[in-house]
Amino acid sequence: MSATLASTPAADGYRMPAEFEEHAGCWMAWPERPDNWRLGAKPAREAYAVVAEAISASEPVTMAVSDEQFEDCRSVLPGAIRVVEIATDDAWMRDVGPSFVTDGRGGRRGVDWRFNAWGGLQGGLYFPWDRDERVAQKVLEIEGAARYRAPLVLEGGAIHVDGQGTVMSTEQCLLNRNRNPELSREEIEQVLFDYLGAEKMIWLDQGVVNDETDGHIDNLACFAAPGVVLLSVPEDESDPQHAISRDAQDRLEQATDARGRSIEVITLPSPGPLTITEQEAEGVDAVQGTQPRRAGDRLAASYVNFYIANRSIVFPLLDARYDQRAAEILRACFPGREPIGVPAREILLGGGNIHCITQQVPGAAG
Ligand code: KQY
Repeated sequence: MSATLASTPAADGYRMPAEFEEHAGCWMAWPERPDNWRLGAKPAREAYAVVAEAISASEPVTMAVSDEQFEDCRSVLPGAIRVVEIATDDAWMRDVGPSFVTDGRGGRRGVDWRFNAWGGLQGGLYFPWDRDERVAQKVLEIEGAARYRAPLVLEGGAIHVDGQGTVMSTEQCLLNRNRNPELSREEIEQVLFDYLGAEKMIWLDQGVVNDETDGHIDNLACFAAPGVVLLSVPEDESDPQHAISRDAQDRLEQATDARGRSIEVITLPSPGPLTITEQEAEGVDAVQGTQPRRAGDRLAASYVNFYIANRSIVFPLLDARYDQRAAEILRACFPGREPIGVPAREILLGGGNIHCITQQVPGAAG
């Protein structure tokens, strides 16, 4: 049995490593719900399978799946991908899985955040979410990693760390009244520092336009290396995303990280704007209380929503006008890692992208 600890990672000498540090593996969860994924989630499953296969060329992948879908999932995925039965409410391992922390001496533990489906009864995306709430604990049981239960509603996609003491997030998400209304900005920062082993916060304002997560950082910006941040910026200055991204760039360029470094900002073009088609909207089962999928609604598309695997960058192909440029920028930012583009519109239609559906397990030596 994996223990639940009463202390904090920082007090025990643990920190969350950056995603670009060595991984021992990656977790994902199989998409199923027909009120979020069109055509009974079949096209989404194909996209998830391609992502899993691309990552598994670099590191072991585990797919969590319900009993109902176990045989289908097992038959679709290559044998090298481990498939385990875990009940979920949807398929966003970044947000419902644990954030792993390490002590640099072979110890690996996990932080289990409180989860309320991106806003609970004030704008959350579905009800109930109790199966999602238990996913992190189950993953930690299977990994044999001790668990810290953090006193904070937080999804993994709401934070990025540089592994050297810096945390980055958006005010739109973390200070939203639908997450932790009883906590001040300073109290939220302190919980993050205690549970991520960090000491410096960089706050951006808003995330990507129409992002149903209330502006997750993992769709807008990420650390490519210590002191280097990749940021999604549309070319079109009249796009409302342009001002949001430029504000983020200003804040980053005025900030210093936990080690006192200035931040170099590298921009990635934004795809689109992309919108939901009639046919795509019709394929989703409309259910009251679940996020509607309406034709014409803008999708929160971004190339920043990629996964850093040990030997590759698995990134979303979203817009033929920009896919190649995104690949070139990623290649230049991550020497030694091959950019692998995966057709990702079906994942985007569910409200997120490749980073949102994956969760790295850091190497224990980190
Ligand atoms: O941005 C993410 N980390 C997850 C997106 C979840 C969307 C749920 N429909």
